[in-house]
Amino acid sequence: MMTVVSVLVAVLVFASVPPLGAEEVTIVGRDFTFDAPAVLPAGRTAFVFENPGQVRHEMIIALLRHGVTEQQIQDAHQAGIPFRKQMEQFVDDGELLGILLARPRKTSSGKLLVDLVRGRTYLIICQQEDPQGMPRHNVLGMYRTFRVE
Ligand SMILES: [Cu+2]
Repeated sequence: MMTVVSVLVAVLVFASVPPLGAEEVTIVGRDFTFDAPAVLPAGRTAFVFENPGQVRHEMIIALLRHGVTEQQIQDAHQAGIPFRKQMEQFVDDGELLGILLARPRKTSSGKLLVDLVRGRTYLIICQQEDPQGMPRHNVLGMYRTFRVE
């Protein structure tokens, strides 16, 4: 009996250890905005994406070039510059770090591990269009930046 209890305790302790020593951060994608912290600590971070909305959303994470601000991203959206063009202009190496998807009223089944770099700014954005032919969600306001300190 004692052994069973020990094993159970061991399993519970193991289950509560964050994966790969990563801090877990939940980003919420609503119709059509993101709830996300403005500042996150540097280091390995496991992102989870929650969608309490009525339509499918995604959370793309991209590392912005040095010095790019949320204001520039906002201005580009208001000027109607397509995301592909914005990526060339604003995203470091034009590379996206990853993407999580979540159906309406669901949380992403996967997590996204990112090594957040101190002093950098990251973009989160949703490029879904729903229904097809409608403006993409980022155009409707689904983009945010956060700083890493
Ligand atoms: Cu969306």
